[in-house]
Amino acid sequence: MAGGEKVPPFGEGRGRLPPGQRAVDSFPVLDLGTRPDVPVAEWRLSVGGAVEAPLIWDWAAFLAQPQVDIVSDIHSVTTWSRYDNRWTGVSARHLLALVRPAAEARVVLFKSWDGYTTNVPLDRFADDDVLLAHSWQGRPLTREHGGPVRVVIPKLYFWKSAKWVRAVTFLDHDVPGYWESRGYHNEGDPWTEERYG
Ligand SMILES: Nc1nc2c(c(=O)[nH]1)N[C@H]1C(S)=C(S)[C@@H](COP(=O)(O)O)O[C@H]1N2
Ligand SMILES: [Mo]
Repeated sequence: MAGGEKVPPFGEGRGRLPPGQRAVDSFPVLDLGTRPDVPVAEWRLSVGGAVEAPLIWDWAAFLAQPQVDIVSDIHSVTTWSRYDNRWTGVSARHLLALVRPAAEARVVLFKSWDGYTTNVPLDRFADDDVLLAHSWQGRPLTREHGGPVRVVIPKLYFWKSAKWVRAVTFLDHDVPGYWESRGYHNEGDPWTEERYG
């Protein structure tokens, strides 16, 4: 491939559909049921913890960051996968360059406006297909899918992609999130079926 370019998430000689999944055309809605209504005028994102330069973005500051478009597949632990989702927003790489995680940072914990939390290893968040998305397929993310802003981590099951995100906290130790405390796998890799336990 030209320039050694990667084609996430279906490179590395494997098929596109992870084991135990089926591809769907719909976009199911799954959450705890609260679906917070966060007007962009009140929206804030706090990024802190074990970082050199914590920050808080309001809506204008968020949109003033460099914007990326990333097409990726969704894999839900409930066995549906949805191909070719075009997400627009701010890349995790850009955020990391701004806040500069401390040497001891190992884990990223996301906190959402509905009280949901989920945790990922820092190196998973640092992947080049991860972003904080405000749009899906070229349109503002609907409230039911996590608007104004959700996290998208395509290489992990979709429960790791926090909707309505309000805080990104870097930690030197692991903290299980909402589903990780209730029997879901801590890592959530669809390719090795890290579903439960
Ligand atoms: N804030 C928040 N984020 C969340 C959830 C939630 O309940 N609250 N559910 C997770 C789960 S279990 C899944 S499968 C996906 C579903 O995202 P969707 O509704 O856009 O398909 O969101 C994840 N992110
Ligand atoms: Mo889920």
